Amino acid sequence: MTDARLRIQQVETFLVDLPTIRPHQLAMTTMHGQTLMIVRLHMSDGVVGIGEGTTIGGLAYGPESPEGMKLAIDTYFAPVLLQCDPNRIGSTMGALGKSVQGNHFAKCAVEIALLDALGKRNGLAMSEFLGGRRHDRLPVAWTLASGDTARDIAEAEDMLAKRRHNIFKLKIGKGDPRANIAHVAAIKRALGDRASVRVDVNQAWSEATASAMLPLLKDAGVDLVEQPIALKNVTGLARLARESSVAIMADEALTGPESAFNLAQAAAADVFAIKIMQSSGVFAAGKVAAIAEAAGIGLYGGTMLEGGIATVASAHLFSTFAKLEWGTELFGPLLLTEEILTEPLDYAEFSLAVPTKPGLGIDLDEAQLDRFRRDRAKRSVHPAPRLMTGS
Ligand code: MUC
Ligand code: MG
Repeated sequence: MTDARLRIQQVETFLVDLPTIRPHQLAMTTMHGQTLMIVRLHMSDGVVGIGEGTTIGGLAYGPESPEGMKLAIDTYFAPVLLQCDPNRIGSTMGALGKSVQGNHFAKCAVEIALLDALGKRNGLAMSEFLGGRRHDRLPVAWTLASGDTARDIAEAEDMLAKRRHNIFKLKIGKGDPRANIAHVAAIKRALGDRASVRVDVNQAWSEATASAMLPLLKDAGVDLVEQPIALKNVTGLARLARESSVAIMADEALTGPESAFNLAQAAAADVFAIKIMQSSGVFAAGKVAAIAEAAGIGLYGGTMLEGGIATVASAHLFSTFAKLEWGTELFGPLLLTEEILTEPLDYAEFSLAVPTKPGLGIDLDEAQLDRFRRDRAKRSVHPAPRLMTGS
């Protein structure tokens, strides 16, 4: 039974800036670091739910920035959250949906924190109350994106030798498409049948360029081509999916269940990259996956290069999928030089273990957070501590 007195007492948000192990080059930007927007919901029974909202390259990839997520939560989400029953996650998210349009990533961060708290309160791992896990470990791809072919090959060899990854996604779309193809072909030639090689164009090509490049990617030995053209061009993606013998995956075009339905109806993709941030939360991402399953579209567990919190939230959801034909790319924490969890995630044998402890099943390393949070002196807590003490 729901405790009528249970309340969220404080909404705490802060930004954590972490360096990446090397530059990460995408079509639209090159990352040298990653910013996690962390939210902690402090509840009246002493439970603290943790969540994370993370994107790529500030505003270069999508319409939300870490700073914007924090502002939206502090200013517009917090007053709503302080009135809600945090056990009733559906109605809490519904109340937020009425007051706040869009802001998918920020909503996802808050929903993760609510799910973490619910699991901790009831002693259940998140995956168990999302339908029950079907997989204890998930296959994990690695992205080769150093911007240098020889360095990418050396990196892939190292991953194979460590048995950490044998699926590689190559970030292309920057510069001359023919040079992109040569880069991909050289990497696939070096790795041969030891690895699956896929590419992500991040919307950089026109339909005509994509149409010309797809057969070349097929000849190079590529298994999957992700978001080759602009996210809005659904009919173009459908034409490419029809003509291509390499599987086409939708990523940026997937912004929640409605877009998933439209893409499925248009037969615009063979595979969906399921992302909890873009979908606006874990439950919404589950609906995207359900639409894919119903339409016979393959599933791939995507990431926004998230830190440990959102990576684990995604892993809990993906572990409940009956089939995950294309595996996942939940490697975000491995791209960062710094660990923010007290116990690092278990990456081994080309896979990630889904934690088993209650809620997300992870704990934050407070000393590391203190070291890397952007604003250490002035903490964002709603209501302000002064009000909490009644003074
Ligand atoms: C994207 O577009 O898929 C996922 C892996 C990676 O390297 O970039 C992200 C975003
Ligand atoms: Mg992508």
